[in-house]
Amino acid sequence: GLSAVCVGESMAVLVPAALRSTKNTGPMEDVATFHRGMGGAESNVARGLVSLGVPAAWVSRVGDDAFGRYVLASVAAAGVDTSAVAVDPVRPTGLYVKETTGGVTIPRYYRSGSAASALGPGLLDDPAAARLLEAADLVHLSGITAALSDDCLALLDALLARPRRGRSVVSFDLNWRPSLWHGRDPGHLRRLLDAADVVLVGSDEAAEVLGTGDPAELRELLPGPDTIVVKDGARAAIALCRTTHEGPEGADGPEGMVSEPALAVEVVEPMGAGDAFAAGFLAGTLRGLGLRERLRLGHLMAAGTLVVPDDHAPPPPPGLRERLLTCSAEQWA
Ligand code: KDG
Repeated sequence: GLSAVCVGESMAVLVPAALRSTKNTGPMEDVATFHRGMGGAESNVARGLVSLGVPAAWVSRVGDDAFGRYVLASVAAAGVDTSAVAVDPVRPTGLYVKETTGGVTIPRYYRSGSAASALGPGLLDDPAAARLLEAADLVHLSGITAALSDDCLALLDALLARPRRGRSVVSFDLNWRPSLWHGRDPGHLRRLLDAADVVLVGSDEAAEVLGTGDPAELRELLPGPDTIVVKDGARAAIALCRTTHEGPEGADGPEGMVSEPALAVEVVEPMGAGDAFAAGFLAGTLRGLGLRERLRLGHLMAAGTLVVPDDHAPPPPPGLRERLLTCSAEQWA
């Protein structure tokens, strides 16, 4: 079947225990009890893909430490191929702490100089990674990696420059994390996005980084990608796609364009929802679903993550999933 490779950093995460019962962690100074979990945009996507039946590998670097072993074991237990994850003998595994107020999270990172920040273009010469990349129908990347180090940025450029085999695609989620960019130039992100085939952005983050969150303006700014998905917070997601001509009746332009409302849920903690959305949309893309179904699968996966304190969640049961993918607009929204 079709397979995916997701490249990027994962970390241990400390989630204030109070987040299990309220939507606020309160001042960190007063938090005495944390639950251990793990996060990492690309491994979240890999988990999501596997949960939807798409074989996926996560390629990265962890430290030779307890958090590294935990992260590796956790991703592997989810069924993700971890055969090309390197263990750094010196640098530590990254960590972050969740600070959540009213459903908005600020991640507090402890990751500079981490094992994953030492990823670089040399990865392409690593036999295990090269074998996975060679076989992949989808390579998934994110803007977080671009912020980690010059070598990580060079790795993204190298991965995006690889010739595509057959119908294989590279997807890129903007994943704007302002606190990681101090002293670094976010101007690189536009080049990276434009070199991808499938781009996922939130309209707010796109407005901050690229100057606009408007789908038509983003399309002009990013002529490269075949598909651009713009997520408008809790409201809707819009997909613009050159190769899938599908859209509202009478609007058959040269490009397919579909907008699909998000599902209304009680948000507990939002981190990981974008990755879950990406996993749904990309699994749908690999399965050759129409744009509307791809967006719906994205929304369904995102909803699962929004209602838990963790960065990843199990997918909705297959029966419900299939019913919701094909239901009428009235039943959906
Ligand atoms: O998208 C969710 C991720 O942001 C989270 O799991 C942690 O990768 C992470 C990061 O760098 O913030």
